[in-house]
Amino acid sequence: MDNQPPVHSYLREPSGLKSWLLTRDHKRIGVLYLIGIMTAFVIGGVLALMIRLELLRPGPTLFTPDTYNKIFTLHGAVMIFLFIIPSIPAALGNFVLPLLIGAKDVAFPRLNLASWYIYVVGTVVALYSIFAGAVDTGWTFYTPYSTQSTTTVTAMTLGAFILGFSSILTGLNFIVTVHKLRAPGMTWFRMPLMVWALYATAVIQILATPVLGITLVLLILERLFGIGIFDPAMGGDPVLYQHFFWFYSHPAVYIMILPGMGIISELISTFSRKTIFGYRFIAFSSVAIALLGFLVWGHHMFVSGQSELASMVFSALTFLVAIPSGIKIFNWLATMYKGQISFTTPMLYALSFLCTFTVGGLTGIFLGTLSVDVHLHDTYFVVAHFHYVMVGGTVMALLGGVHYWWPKMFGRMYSEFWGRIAAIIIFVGFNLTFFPQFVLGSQGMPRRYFDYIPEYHSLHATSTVGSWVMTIGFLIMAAYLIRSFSHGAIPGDNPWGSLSLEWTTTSPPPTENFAVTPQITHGPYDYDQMTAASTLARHGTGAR
Ligand code: HEM
Ligand SMILES: [Cu+2]
Repeated sequence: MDNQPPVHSYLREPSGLKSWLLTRDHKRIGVLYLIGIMTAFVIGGVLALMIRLELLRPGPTLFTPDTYNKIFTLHGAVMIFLFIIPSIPAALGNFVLPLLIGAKDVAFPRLNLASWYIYVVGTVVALYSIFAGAVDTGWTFYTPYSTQSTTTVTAMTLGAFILGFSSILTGLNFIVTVHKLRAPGMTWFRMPLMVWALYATAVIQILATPVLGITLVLLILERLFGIGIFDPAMGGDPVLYQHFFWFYSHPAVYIMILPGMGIISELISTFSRKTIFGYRFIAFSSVAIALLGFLVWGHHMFVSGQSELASMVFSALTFLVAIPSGIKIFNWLATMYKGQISFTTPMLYALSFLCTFTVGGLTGIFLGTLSVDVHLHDTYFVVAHFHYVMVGGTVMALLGGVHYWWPKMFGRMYSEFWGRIAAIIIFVGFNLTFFPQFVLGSQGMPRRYFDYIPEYHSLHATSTVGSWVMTIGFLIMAAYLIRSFSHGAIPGDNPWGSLSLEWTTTSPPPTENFAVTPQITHGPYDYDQMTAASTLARHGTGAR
């Protein structure tokens, strides 16, 4: 192991604040996004704790019903638009994508920086709407209420509109990068699965996000000028809003989960020291999920008065999404089978993902079942379902990825001991928070309510205590990650003994990523063929 950080590091050269704010380096832009999404996660998390405190016991606890409406709306809007959509693609994706394919940068580095500034502007507008009185419509901004609410809906939707452009431009950048900038020998089927996942995500970002943009503009026009598009009195239709909204927002859930699945493929193969099972199936299932995702939006509208035939078709199509998702889960399990599994912190997050995302995905099938959803719609069952997908899926994968690439990004190791402790606490706290909500929902507890009947008390109280347990886990994580900057061990270039390309350069990499353009002669998961000893011994990470 080296004793000194590498001399040429993107973190140090060039130096100064200005060099960061005007950087075109994808790695620095990734770090800038990481700061943005972490901040958003803290804001959204504090709002979540406020929701849970209010629900600690029946009756008014802390807030008025109006304030409560604003808190859950802001929690949802911040978590979705400011945190989770940009989280993996824009923060981690920006950092790793060019490294994974052996490129010097993304295809359009200036556009990449512009995307970050657009993200900042959108965030500022969204925060302005919070300080100017906040929104109470729910993050979905359903009409007709959103066109009548006197809260700051216009500013918040304008913020989301601006943020959408940031997402579209990132997607565009990634697609061109993957097509044009792969290193010699990096064929499509030698690309790490993270790249396939980012690619499929980018397709959705480009095709779906403009629809949200137009919808939000129509909503703003409706509020400002009463154009009538969503108003039956003027020949409009409020349900049309729901169609537009979910035409984006269902595919958007795949913007949230697909890149997470990409990370999981990397982690499971690396920490099982095995060739990924069914590479092509995993790669194509990402594309299949991205395409199928466009055909199922009507499952959010089973009780909105759409035709029964439409509901049946949407219900059947929804089941199809289970196939590529199941393919991934089985392939990951098959990869681990007889592997040499090491229970590092990133791997613990990958295993958490396997447990909790599977619960989230399977309960999605319950909700996609037309008859069952009529009962479960707008109950806490839905809240539990989407948190199992978004926190149990995306956030677990994000945390796994952050820990996995942390030494590459910052040239420091975090404490593995505390990392594992925090991972376990977060896993326990997560399930304690959200599992009771499945039960609450199936018993009829509606979502977005500030009060409830005493029968629900113990389950709600358990959920609130769970949110505190999770918070402890996150605080421990914040502590050891911050400490790693000053006290962390200096890792070798390849502390995990991984075979993919980003580990062949220094940690942290130089601005141009690789000293010489890499020539790719093997796939990223060829652990079985490559005598692992040669890779591992070279980097001094203990042979198998
Ligand atoms: C980490 C701890 C979290 C806790 C304890 C938590 C808790 C809650 C609670 C209690 C609600 C209110 C449900 C209702 O009354 O309908 C809620 C809503 C919501 N949460 Fe979370 N949440 C957490 C994280 C997240 C994350 C990471 C995301 C997204 C990435 C997220 C997205 C949402 C959304 C979209 C809503 C719906 C808001 C609405 O109904 O308009 N949450 N959350
Ligand atoms: Cu959906």
